Amino acid sequence: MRILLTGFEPFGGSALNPSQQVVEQLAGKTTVQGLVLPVDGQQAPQVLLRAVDSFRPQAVVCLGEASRRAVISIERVAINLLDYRIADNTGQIVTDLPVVPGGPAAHFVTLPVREMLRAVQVAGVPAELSLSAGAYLCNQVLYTVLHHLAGSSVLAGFVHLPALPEQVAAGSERMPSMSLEADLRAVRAILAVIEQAANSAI
Ligand code: PCA
Repeated sequence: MRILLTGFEPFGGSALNPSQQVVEQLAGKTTVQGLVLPVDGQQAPQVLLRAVDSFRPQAVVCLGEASRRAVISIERVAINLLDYRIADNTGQIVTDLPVVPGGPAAHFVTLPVREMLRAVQVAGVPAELSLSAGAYLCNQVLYTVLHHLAGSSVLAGFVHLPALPEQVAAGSERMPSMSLEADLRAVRAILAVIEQAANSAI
């Protein structure tokens, strides 16, 4: 089973991104290929699709940070809308444009989200299913990969991670946080579910 696991570099003034740290810890182990995407609306979709086409994974699990969320958020849907709340790392703000001109309004995640939720909770980490990945880079790469893989047997989805305690400690805002250790437990549980789903589909 080949799984492509992606995260993002830090953005929005933070020095860290939990998704990058998780990818760096889990990549290269067994069959997980890791990739850290730039927070660049032009580059990120292209870098991701190039990796999908060259690595040819059976599943794509994208991770990102959602700093105001208190629990692991397993996304269910990507929408065909770019409406950046803040600039990306190149200074671009995109407003009211489609991710893919002429594409459907939305794509559903194809990973087994309900089983993933249960596995994360059984691993002792708080989690929820989410109906919006936002309208920034995370939704953009999710829509891009689901659109690219539509009709294929390759599963894809997205998981948002809360901020790390260090990020909240370094900032002035009171925000929820989750430890890297809990993130790792959650993502390991998710990868195990996907591997099982793929094995039982054979
Ligand atoms: N989170 C952002 C983009 C990069 C990241 O880690 C998002 O939720 O769109």
